[in-house]
Amino acid sequence: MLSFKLGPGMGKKGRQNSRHMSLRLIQPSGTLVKIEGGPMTLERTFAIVKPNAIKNGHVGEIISAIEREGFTIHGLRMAHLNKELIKGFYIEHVQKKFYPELEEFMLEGPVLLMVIEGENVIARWREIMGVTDPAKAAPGTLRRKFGDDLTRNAVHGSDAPATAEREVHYFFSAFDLV
Ligand code: IDP
Ligand code: MG
Repeated sequence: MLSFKLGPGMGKKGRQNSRHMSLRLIQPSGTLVKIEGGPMTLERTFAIVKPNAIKNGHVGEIISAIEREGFTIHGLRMAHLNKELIKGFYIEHVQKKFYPELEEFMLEGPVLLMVIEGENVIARWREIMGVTDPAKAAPGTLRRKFGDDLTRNAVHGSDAPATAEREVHYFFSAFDLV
């Protein structure tokens, strides 16, 4: 793993003022490695616009929500997933009762796969999406606006840094990421 140290003359004071000069180190694999820049935590997360949101024409509004937050898009592709890809992606849910319904839904049509970058983007994207069940999601969230029910909840977002890392590289190669 690459690392970076502040040089002489860039002690505590410099660090406090370094919000405007954050350093981004991206490994050849596309992984975001280390940021120096005070309180900033620049992260990447993995997002999906699910088949119902594509079918209902909400791609533009969802991308607008991403841009409105100041997040940037570093990977973007359409895909019509198959059973194997869905099973591997939702590996933690395969044994659950709801899995067959989830698989059937994700097979219904194309999805939009995205890698999004921003400050604390992993938690913030989940806030913008709202909780899993659209009926319980806060007003104004994407799932509340565009979700149909617990399964057909319009969007996906990684739930933690390790999950984001796995999910980004599950669908994107280093060459696909900018
Ligand atoms: P998350 O997407 O909010 O992280 P997870 O628990 O990881 O929620 O579930 C993955 C996906 O599986 C959900 O987004 C939803 O599409 C579906 N799902 C989750 N729980 C249920 C359920 O109890 N019934 C039906 N579908 C579910
Ligand atoms: Mg999840």
